[in-house]
Amino acid sequence: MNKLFVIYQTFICLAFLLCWTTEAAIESDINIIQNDLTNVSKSVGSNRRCYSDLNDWCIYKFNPLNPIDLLPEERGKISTVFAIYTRWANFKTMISAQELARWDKFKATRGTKFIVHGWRSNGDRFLKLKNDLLAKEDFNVIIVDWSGGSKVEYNQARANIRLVGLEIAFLVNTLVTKLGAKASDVHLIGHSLGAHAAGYAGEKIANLGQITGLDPAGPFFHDIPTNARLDPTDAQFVDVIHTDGGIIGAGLLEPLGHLDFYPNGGIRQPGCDPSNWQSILSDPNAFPSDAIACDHVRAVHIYSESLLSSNCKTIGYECADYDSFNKGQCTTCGSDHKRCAQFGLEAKNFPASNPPNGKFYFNTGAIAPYCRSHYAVTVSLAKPPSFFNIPIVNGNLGLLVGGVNGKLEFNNLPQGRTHRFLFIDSSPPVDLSAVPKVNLRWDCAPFSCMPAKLYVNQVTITSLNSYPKSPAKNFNSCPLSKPGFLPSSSNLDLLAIC
Ligand SMILES: [Ca+2]
Ligand SMILES: [Ca+2]
Repeated sequence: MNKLFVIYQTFICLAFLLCWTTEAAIESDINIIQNDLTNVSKSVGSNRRCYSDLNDWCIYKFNPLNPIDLLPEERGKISTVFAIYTRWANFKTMISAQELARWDKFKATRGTKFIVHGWRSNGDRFLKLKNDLLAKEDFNVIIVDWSGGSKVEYNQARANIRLVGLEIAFLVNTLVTKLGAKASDVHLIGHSLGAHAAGYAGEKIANLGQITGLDPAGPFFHDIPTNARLDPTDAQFVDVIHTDGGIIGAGLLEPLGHLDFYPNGGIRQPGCDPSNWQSILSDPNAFPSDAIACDHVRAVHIYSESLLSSNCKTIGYECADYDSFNKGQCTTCGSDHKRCAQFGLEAKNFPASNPPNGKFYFNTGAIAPYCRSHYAVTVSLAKPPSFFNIPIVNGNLGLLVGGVNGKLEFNNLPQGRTHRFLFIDSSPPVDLSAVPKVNLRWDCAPFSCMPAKLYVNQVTITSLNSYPKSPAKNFNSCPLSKPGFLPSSSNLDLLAIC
């Protein structure tokens, strides 16, 4: 297992080193006031670091016997800087915690969002997310740049985020005590290692409102105690998006928050195959890591998109696993509305008292815009009228709804029952109340369904992209008085008006 980790880590190092060295540093026309950390006294021991100007907080090794359990580097080397942005200040200043506490652009009445980057990354990579947050609402947005401590070997960076977490906690506590901010209005958004940094910060902030983990880093975070990783106790509400989980992923598959979203199953993302890299990089705003770490950074892109106003809302549905979700087995919100949740900032409306560790699934497209309309389709099949007709059918059911084509595949489907499918369409969502009919087409390979016909009673289509209430009207075809039969390769129209 250790060997596997070394091989894996080497691969990830190479991948990230490539993106780091090939990405030109982005010039910033900003006034930088560096933290003066040269006189900060600290006690250094072999198993702990303490910080006199950070509340005398100390960092202890989690497991001193483990050779890769390191302590953070010097504060001056990591040199964390906080850049604050508002709608009313179209410039940024990089400032220390003490200076931020005096900064008059900060308004305690606004919600405050922190963005924390991950390994090999820096704050400038998150300017788009910052812009999208400000477009959504008048927040204080603070980008935490700890790139002085991120562009090092992974295990050192993994240790450095413990200090970054303390620095964030100290700043948030300063905003609360000196500037009248409410900790419950503070929301930490962290990508990769930044998600765990947010978790460490949350341990030191009373009543922290929210942490959002964007594909929290996976290597060496599997199956470890909750004080060493992001978990639901780190804030009043913790939501997590998993896009690159699994053994060889840069993220984690296990649930970490009150609400865990798994776009496309949480392991692989559409459009991320190496064959797609050239088209990804043809976007002038793309970073090389958008291709190499495509699954891992997709969490950031999907989250950013969810902030934009659009008529496509992404709703996650709780399900036992991704296969069951794709088979249409999890398409209801439940009577208490706890089995579905809106993805994005609105996830906060989800009741955190719900037992944590639910897995919520949705699918996306391969390129932006990623949001896709989801529909639950039920096809009610009648019993074949004749003993000679086979009771099990196979094939593809073509669905033409609102001018959009979809295909439902099925195997060994018993006739005489109602079957449920998940139907994914391209955005924007179709207004089902305006759809007068749906057209079904049944295709099956010769001999696989002879001499069967498909006997259809009724079709219903429910939009899954609305929350918290279902749309006023979905599509319900009129039940047929006699089953409409569909020989293979033929069409049947089902009308909404009887
Ligand atoms: Ca924790
Ligand atoms: Ca993956």
